[in-house]
Amino acid sequence: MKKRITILGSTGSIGTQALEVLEKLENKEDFEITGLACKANVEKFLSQIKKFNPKRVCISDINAYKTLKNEVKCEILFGEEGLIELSKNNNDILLTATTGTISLKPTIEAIKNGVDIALANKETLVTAGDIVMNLAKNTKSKNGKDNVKILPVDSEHSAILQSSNGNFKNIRTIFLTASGGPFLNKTTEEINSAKAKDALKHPNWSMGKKITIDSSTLMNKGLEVIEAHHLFNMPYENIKVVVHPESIIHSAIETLDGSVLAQIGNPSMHIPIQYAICYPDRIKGIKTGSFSFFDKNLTFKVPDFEKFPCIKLAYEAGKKGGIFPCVLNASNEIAVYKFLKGEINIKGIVKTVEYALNNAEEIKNPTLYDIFNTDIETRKKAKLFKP
Ligand code: MN3
Repeated sequence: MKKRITILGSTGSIGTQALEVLEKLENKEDFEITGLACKANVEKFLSQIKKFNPKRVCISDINAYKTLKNEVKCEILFGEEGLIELSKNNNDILLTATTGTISLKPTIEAIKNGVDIALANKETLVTAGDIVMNLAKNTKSKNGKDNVKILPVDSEHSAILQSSNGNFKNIRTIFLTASGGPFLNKTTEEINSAKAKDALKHPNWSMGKKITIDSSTLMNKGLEVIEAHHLFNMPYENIKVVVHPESIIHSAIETLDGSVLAQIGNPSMHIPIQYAICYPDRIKGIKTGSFSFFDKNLTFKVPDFEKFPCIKLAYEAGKKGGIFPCVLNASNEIAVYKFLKGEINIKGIVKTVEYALNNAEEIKNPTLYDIFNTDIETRKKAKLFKP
């Protein structure tokens, strides 16, 4: 039986690399790409459809949909309804590689249908971690005796999964490594006068624009702390951030008996993507270049919460729980887009998120409806806010 895969966000950075991984897998005939979805990049999407021959595809832009109708023979779905349909049926594993909250409902519907999730979308757990993890824990996976698995594609969380061998009960401390981003050695004044083009120069990883800005403010690491809290059921006090500019140690755990286990290697998203897709197997795949212990000196720093207040805000929102991580995420996203357009500076991002958190109405155990509602309301307020 082939393992059927659907990819949401196939034309993005992770989606593209996932297709590269699948193409190069030694046992690639054991996998079948049954569904692909993208937002609007018709040209790239078309070449992917022709190459990988999925049964069904989904697109969110109406003009792109019309173009696609004339070009391909497979079933074409449209919009959110289409995304849900694509995600919940005819697949065993769903790779969620979209940005924002667009894949939250499709992910939940997929879990309800016993589909394992390869999670490359941070917002899913940041905004609805309790709902998603509880649902997965209580739903039988389609393929096998276990419950639905949420397999992280984020490199740090993949490192923790790999180091722990999936046995999270043995973890005492999580050490989440952070490159520190392009502003690591800049002063606060320099950071606040930086333009989008400065923040987009990430030293080690090539990623989408939103996440690259988040890496420069360390909000990305903050969101990852919340993600780790949910994935590994770990209290915030036991999640520590370690700045490690070389990005060779992808993260580490300390076990109950005091052992420290880390996953290390050259920075590459291919490995975490492949590990999630093939979990728990180790398969010969795409060439990542051999590792050498002698290329770089490894260094470590304590994160500077004063210089990078976003990470502090994320810890606070995570600890408060309830609706606060959703507010953190939505306000940050709006602020990052304003920054990319040159409307505000980095300090403006911090102020926007602070303002949103301070003015949020507390909801203890938010439903999915509360989450979507708060997401929309927070975005509206954040758009109007002038830092
Ligand atoms: Mn990461």
